Amino acid sequence: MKILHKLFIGLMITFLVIAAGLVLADNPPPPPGGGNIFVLRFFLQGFYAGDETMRKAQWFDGEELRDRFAADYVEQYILQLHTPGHYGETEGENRFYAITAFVNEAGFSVVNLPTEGSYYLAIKTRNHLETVTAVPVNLASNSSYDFTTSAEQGYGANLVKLGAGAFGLYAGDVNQDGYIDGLDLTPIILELRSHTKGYVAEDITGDGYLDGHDLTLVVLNLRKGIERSTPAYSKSCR
Ligand SMILES: [Ca+2]
Ligand SMILES: [Ca+2]
Repeated sequence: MKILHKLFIGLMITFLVIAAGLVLADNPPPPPGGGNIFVLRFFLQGFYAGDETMRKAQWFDGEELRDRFAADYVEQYILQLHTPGHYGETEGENRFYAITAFVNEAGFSVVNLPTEGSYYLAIKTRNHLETVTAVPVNLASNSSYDFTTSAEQGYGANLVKLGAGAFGLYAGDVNQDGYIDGLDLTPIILELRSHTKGYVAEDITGDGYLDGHDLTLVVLNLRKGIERSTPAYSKSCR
């Protein structure tokens, strides 16, 4: 009985370790601490409505078109914090952190970040290109970062000009592989033919419908050969 009991405990520990490992790899933890009420500003090309404002993402409640998010929130996104020299690392003390956040019509997003540490801040959305701060942000001395003022605010100057003094994240990376190409166009065409509507990744403009406007934006960026620009991904990244 004792041997069976030990075997059971051993199996349970193994299972828990594997489970914890899976959680770590698939869902990065939030950053430790907090208290730095940090303000990010960025625009999404697909949602941009001019005059430094964005349209709100839509969805269908039955047949009724409604705002997808409450208040003045435009879209939900993932903010990642990567330690310099360890970009994309998924294990160990330099693994990256991630939190879910919201951006509003004027491009502002308020998040609770640690009060110390230096990180590259990366923005990941449903259908725009992964975009990273030009340099690591020192959280001990900074409480804001603005991606909208020039292309150079993004790593590799990888932001699209949307108007005078307004820059934003490139639209159209539907499959989130870091490239805007034919693989992003195909799902939009397929969903368009199926008359899909609502809050789906293929809706690049966020208006709840799939049409030529969504295709046009992807084609535009595809012709320019747009791809993500990030610090080199860590070798431990899976
Ligand atoms: Ca892609
Ligand atoms: Ca659309």
